[in-house]
Amino acid sequence: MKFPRNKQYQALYLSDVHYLLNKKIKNHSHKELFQLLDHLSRRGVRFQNLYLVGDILESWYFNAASKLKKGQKRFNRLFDRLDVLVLDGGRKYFIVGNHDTTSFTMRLSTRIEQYLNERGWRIRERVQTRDVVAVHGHQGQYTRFSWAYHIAIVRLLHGAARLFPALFRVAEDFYNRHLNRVDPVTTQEKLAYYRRLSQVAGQGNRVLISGHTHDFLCIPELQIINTGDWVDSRTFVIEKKGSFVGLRMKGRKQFERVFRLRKVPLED
Ligand SMILES: [Mn+2]
Repeated sequence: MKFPRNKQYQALYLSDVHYLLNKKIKNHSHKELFQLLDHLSRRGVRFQNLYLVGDILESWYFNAASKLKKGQKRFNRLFDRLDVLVLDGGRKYFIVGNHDTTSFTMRLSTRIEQYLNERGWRIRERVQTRDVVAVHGHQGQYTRFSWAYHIAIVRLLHGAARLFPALFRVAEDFYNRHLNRVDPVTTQEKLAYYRRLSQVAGQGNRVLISGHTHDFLCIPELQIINTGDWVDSRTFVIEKKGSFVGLRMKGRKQFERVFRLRKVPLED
């Protein structure tokens, strides 16, 4: 599909960018993300609202705030591009994901919070509008202990990877297979996961939009959408007047529509 010139959409949903990761250590497609955002910008595509649905920054593998302290340039490269895409009077939501912070209470570090506030981002753990509820999706997966334990493990892996980048893929694969047993895999696990998330998020009769599991999907029966992720699958969701559309970036200026969820008129 092609984006029509000067088209205005209701919203853009994007998650799991894990910005600040180093390409030598892990593929992240950040260059392609810039291509997408630049492409939208050049075509005059604009959004009423932007929703960053969590894990936009990476702060588990290393301290994102200390990178911001060293300089804003790298942060600006991403947020300048996002800021261009929102219409005047539109809203920008930064929904906090587990990787955005090391704080179990989901507070961003003061420095990052300040940076985002100054740029007009509304920092939330959950956003609710008339027809949408958006959360990252890690809610209920961690205890205080497992939270600290996971961060400690990935920091250790990342420390080792700085010395031996090739080691990281093996180590991360091992971590995902044997230690990181929190994300749902089987259909039954997924169903249980989304049922619980729906409860935790207070979905009601709204569409629930989350990210986190890197599982790009739409379950019309449950009115649930997962934005997938940027790092692994380059997916995102666009909200139009009458529907939500799930898209995947296939190449420079090449986009594939993967699903479409029609909006059901809400009973007030
Ligand atoms: Mn996450």
